[in-house]
Order: sequence, then C-alpha cells, then structure tokens
Amino acid sequence: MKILSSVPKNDGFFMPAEFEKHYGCIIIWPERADSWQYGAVMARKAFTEVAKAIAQSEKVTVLASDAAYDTAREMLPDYIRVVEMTSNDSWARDYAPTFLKNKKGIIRGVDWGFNAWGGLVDGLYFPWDKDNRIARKICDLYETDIYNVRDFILEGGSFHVDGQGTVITTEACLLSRGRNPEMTKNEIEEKLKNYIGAEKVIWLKRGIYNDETNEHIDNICAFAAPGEVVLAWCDDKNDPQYEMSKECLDILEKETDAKGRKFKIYKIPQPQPVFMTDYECEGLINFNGEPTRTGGERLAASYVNFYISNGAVIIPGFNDENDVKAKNIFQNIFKDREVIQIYARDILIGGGNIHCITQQIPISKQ
Ligand code: KQY
Repeated sequence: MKILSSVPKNDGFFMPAEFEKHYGCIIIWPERADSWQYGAVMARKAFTEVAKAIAQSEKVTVLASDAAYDTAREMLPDYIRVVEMTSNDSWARDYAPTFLKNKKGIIRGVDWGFNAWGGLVDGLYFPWDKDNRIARKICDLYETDIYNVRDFILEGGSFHVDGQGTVITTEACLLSRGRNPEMTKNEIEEKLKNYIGAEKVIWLKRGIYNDETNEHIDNICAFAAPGEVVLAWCDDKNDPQYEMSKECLDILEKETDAKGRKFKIYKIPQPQPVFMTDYECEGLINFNGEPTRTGGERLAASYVNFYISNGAVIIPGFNDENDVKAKNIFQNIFKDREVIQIYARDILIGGGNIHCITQQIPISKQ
C-alpha cells in the first residue's frame, strides 16, 4: 500500500455513488461501554442483522478488537469475514476510507483526519487515535493505495455523492468550529472537489434535530439515483424538525445538480420523536465521569440513514406507525432492490444508524 500525497482529481480518481455496484462492505463490531448499553448485547444483535442483510448480495467484513473477537465470530454467520482490528468505536462510515475509483476501475482510499466529530471543541470522546488509523489499516488489508489528507477533518457521513459530480452536505457540520475552523467555505469546497471528484457542492443548512455529529447529511438527505434525493420530512410545525427539513426542501427545489438536472425529491416521513429511557441510560457507563446520555433525551432518529447494497436497501425501523409508510416509499423508489427494514433503536442509542455503521467498497478491476 502506498500513501499518496498527490490530489485524486489530478490523478483521475472520484467517488462513485453508493447505488453503483459494490465489491463489499465494512462494519465495525460495537464494544464501547459508554456508547452501547448493557455490554453492547442488543447493539451486537442489530449489527448482526444489518451485516446479514448486506451479505445477501455483497461480501461483508466485520472488524473486531481482540477482546470482542470471540463474540463477533460466535454471533456472525460464517459467510461474514471477521478481521481483528482495534478502533475507538464502531462508525465505519466516518473513519473507514472513502473509496474512489478511476475510469480503469482501479480503487484507492482517502484518509481524512478524524477528531470524534469536533475534537476538543465539541467532540464526543477522547482519544480517537485508533479510529484515525483505521483507514490506512483497511487499505493495507485490501491492498489499495491511499491518499493522505489527515490535515483536513472530515467524516464519511458528512457528505453524499451522486457519482456524477454532485456532492450534498450540511453547513452545520462542515462549517462547525470543531473541524476546520481556519478554512473558508470556498476552501472546504475545493477540498471536496479535489478529493472526491465533486464539480458542484450543494450546501443544505441543517440536518436532523439533536444529531450529535453536528447534523451529518446522511441522516437527512441522500441520493437514490442521479437527480433523485430522499429527504427526511416532518409535517408537524411545532416540531423543530419541521423548519430544518423545510429549509432543505427550499434549497433542493431551487438547485440543479452538476449536470444541470432539477431534483426529484422524495419526502420520507419522520418517525415520532424517539427518547432515551432511564433504563437504557443505566446500561451505559460514564465517559470521563459524565453520562453520555440522559433519560428523556431526544435521539436523532431518521429513516434516511439507510444503506444501499447490491441487491437491497437496508433501512431502520423504530416500531413506529411510519415504519411501514417509509418502507413502502423506499420500495417504490428502489424497484429493483428489496427493501429490508431492521429494528434499529439499539444502533440509534449509539448516536447514528445503519448508514453510519457501514462503508461500501466499490467493485474494482485491479
Ligand atoms: O452518526 C454517525 N455518523 C456517528 C455518530 C457517533 C456518535 C458517537 N456517540
């Protein structure tokens, strides 16, 4: 594996869309006791269901620490590969490499800087050094070269691409004080253009209410196809999410993508607000003497935090009356893929959802 200091755009590399063909998917086994309640038992069951659903149509590799290896190997079916690799937590979307490809089908990774969603300003844990090494370790494992851009803080959940030059992101996250405070919005756009092959960056303002990642795009809006997006939608004007989603809609309705197309926008209804229970909080240990969650805290639930595998679309469920409605909308959009809904409260408690715990590897011709 070579660590590259050149710029992907100059080398002809760009990020393909998630709805394009994958070689496989990476997931990191949950273990951290201040993220995953009651020894991560329920989270591990939910992660297993996600891994199994994805493995129906692509190769899944689960990374587990030495301490958690036995439970991972025990709980996961044998067609899922388990590899020992240590991280600080389980968010493959954010610190596994962003995979790029070129026209010949060669794959390379990008190694962004990671500081636990805001470093010492408003980050969620410290240290994050093991997470930061994950991208290079994975590229070594898959024998792909990797671009070094650790001087720029970025998580994979904070941008979505259509593979045809359009990137969507949120200002709340990418312009947050804890990431790259010395950079202007234009300079950040330039990085996205150079490192993931964007020609046009569409900036939504906000994401999902109370999303502790500073409102990642992957919880509020995603590409379903070129020129088509899904948007988390709230009809209740008394809910703070209403204004947040409405502002996104207004921007998307006025915008065109990198190819000049107007967007077809699918509204996905939000579940009823989901709150942490006291019982769930008791199952978490403190971080640095402070609880990581409090009873009654609203969690950032959204159906838009889904993963597109080769044969399926894996969406979260919350035991909510809108679960079926959301599933039907997704099935109508993704007619050629099976929509699989997985009860995901135990992932949500960790602070993210199905998209956040997965990272796709595009198919390569290497
Ligand atoms: O949503 C994500 N991409 C990760 C959230 C991590 C929260 C840590 N508690």
